[in-house]
Amino acid sequence: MNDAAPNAAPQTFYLKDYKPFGYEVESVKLTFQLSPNATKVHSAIRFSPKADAEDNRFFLHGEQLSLISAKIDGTPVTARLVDGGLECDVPRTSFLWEAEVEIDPAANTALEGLYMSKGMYCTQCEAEGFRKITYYPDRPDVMSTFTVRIEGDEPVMLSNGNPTGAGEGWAEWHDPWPKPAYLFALVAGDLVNHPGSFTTKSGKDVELNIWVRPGDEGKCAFGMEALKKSIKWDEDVYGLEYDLDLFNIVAVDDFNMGAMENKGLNIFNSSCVLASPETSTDANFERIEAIIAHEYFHNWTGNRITCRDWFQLCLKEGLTVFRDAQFTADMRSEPVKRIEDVIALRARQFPEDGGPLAHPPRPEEFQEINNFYTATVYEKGAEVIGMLKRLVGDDNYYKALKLYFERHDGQACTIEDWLKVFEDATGRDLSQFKLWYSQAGTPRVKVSEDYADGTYTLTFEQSTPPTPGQPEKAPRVIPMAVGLLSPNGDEVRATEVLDLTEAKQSFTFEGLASKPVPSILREFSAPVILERETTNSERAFLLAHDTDPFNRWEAGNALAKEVRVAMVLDGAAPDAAYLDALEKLVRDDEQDPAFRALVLSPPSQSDIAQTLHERGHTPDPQKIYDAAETFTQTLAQQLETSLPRLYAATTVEGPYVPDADGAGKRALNGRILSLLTRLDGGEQAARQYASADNMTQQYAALAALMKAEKGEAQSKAFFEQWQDDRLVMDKWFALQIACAAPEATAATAKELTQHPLFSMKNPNRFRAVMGALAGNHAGFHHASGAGYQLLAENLIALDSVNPQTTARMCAAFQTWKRYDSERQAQIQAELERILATSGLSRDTHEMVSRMLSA
Ligand code: 0A1
Ligand code: ZN
Repeated sequence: MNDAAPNAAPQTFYLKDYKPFGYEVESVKLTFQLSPNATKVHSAIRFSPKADAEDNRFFLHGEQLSLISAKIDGTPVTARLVDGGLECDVPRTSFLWEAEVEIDPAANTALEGLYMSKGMYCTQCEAEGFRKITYYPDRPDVMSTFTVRIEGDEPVMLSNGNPTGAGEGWAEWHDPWPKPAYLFALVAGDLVNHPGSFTTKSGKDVELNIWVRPGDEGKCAFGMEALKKSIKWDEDVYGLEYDLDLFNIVAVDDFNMGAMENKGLNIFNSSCVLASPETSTDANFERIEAIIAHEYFHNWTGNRITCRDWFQLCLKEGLTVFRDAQFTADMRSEPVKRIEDVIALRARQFPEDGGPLAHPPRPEEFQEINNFYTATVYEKGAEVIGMLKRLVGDDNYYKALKLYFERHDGQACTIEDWLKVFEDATGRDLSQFKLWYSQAGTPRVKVSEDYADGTYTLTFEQSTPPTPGQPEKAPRVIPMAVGLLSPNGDEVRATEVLDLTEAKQSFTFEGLASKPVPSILREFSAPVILERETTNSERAFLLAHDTDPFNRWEAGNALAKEVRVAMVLDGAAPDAAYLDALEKLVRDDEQDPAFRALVLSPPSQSDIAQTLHERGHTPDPQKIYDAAETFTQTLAQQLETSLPRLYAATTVEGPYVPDADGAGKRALNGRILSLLTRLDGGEQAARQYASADNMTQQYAALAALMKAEKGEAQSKAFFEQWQDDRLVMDKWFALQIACAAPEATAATAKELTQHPLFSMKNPNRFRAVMGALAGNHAGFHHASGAGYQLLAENLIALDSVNPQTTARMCAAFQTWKRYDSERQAQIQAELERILATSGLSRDTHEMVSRMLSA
């Protein structure tokens, strides 16, 4: 064992230090002899020194491995075990390296490398997990073909690529596509498959499988359809075809993230692939469809073209998130998807970008790369691609992508390669645009306007607050999509993209008969914070008239925030004009139900806290909670007479179909039910709970009842009904904490950690409880500090079991500087307590130190 003990000052890696590996890897052959506590891995790797190598040190990464033997060209050699791996003297010509190591998958609770989940062997190698399987140059720019032999008595034994042979107790696989080690995968266990097939555009038949544990066969059909739709969409929209004879997906219960794009063998967190109407909500179905698409799309954006180093992570992740968003927009509703994405961006990425964990989409340093699978790399990375597409136009975008695939197929690339393709395809200079990749922080864009003699002028001023390590920022290219409406509601200028490139810049519109109402940042054309003096009546006007559906929702959302902020700051009553506007919209059956549901969904309490903070106020979580309660109660009363009719009109009859139409109606119906439950003592919700034949309606009824503290019987019944279904049980755990009153939240969560079904070893269950605690804004931030304390205690306990999930969940504290000095002191004490834990992982150490140094 030569595990580097993570101590006070872990090593920092820098982008500027990049050096290629001094050896080509021509082929890799691995043999696994599976055994839960003593798996033997034999590797036979052909290396050849590069003639032009800057550095010919022969260093192979390796962690938590017991080295049994090493040979070069058949002769035993002595390798020097060093920090994080081994070194060896090697010939200056091509040679065969062989090593035998022993590993302990059953003891691997970190879920990285080869581990066991419910008796099944599985792997997770991204980003640096392969080094826990054998000694190897574990870096994405080292690519090779892999041949794998698995020996064991598991009924199903899978690896990447195509099967090449199998017999009693063994199976062999070969992946003809050179790949980095992070895309390696192995799965072995008692599995059953849900089969499918797809014929590609060039006529190749591909066998598809979703592999699950016996008992889950009935939850695969939706995922299989989503997979077929994804393959077809990538052919139709990007011209990209699948490149193996087989595509396998495996569902695993214990998994740190959503899913993983291993070549030809995607491994999924079971929560991101298993679905049935009885156990999954509409939101689950949409998410599953998107994640299956995401992982499939990685086959080209990630696998065929991969990253040179982990600093370039957004090269594959930003692009693949962008592609999966396009897919969801095409399969479902474009405006609804855009609105959902912006809500998520503001909830997760904006706080990151405005706090101690801020980093650019392409970071320049890290201690633990697993800490950089962030909303900034993924979601902002995707926003950057959306801006690029807007700047160059659709045709140029697809022209550039075609060039990207032609030029870089089979390579490990950088952001520079990516931008060069766009420059070559369009002739445009993208040096200023590149700042989006290197500068952290969310730009603020201040808008002012002027109208005289038929000429309307919009002036934009951009600035970005300092972020860790980046005190000063240069102006960026910001595509501002703008349309103009006349005071009677007609659109007088269709959407036009104004390219803002300077710190301050004006744009004029001629020939306007009267002062127009501007609709700015349509479709949310750039990830910025808009600052503009405007009135609630103008917001209400845009909510009623804007032709851009995103901005129509945005106007309603801004209005909702203003009303809530006024309630919190001045103790104002809910604005009557806003309530009227909402009522009108909800009752307007001509409007898309999904849109109405979104407008009726209040801004989150955390979002209000963020808004108050941005405006220089210290948010009081309890006051924000009280304002939310008062508002919802007042809205329910205002709608009282129409609620029963609206409830009936939006109830979806007939068999459940998880499509966008039905989901939109059910979302609206759920919102109405929650309002109704505030007035009818829960009668309607209890009826819905009793009669629901699908999880969306059952869960909506249970949530409404629990929020109203009328759901005790139903919560019990729900537990009885679903206690054997771990994915439904995750919902049950989370819902109790989400619905708890602020003063009861921590106690509720604490009690649930004592429940026999709670487990530290299952990330989904841990997240269900601790994620719900952190997500209950007023409960987590309750003045007692009990929420902070409980989370810190559990993170400390989890760290030695699963550092990755611990470190990710530490981010719940990232907004700590928003709050008052008492809360800050409480959080600081908890962060210091975590940091003082002996043997703390490198992952958690990095996250907590970054937060404390803010
Ligand atoms: N590449 C995967 C995400 C992923 C990253 C790391 C993991 O383990 C540490 C697992 C999955 C994706 O983007 O879907
Ligand atoms: Zn991804």
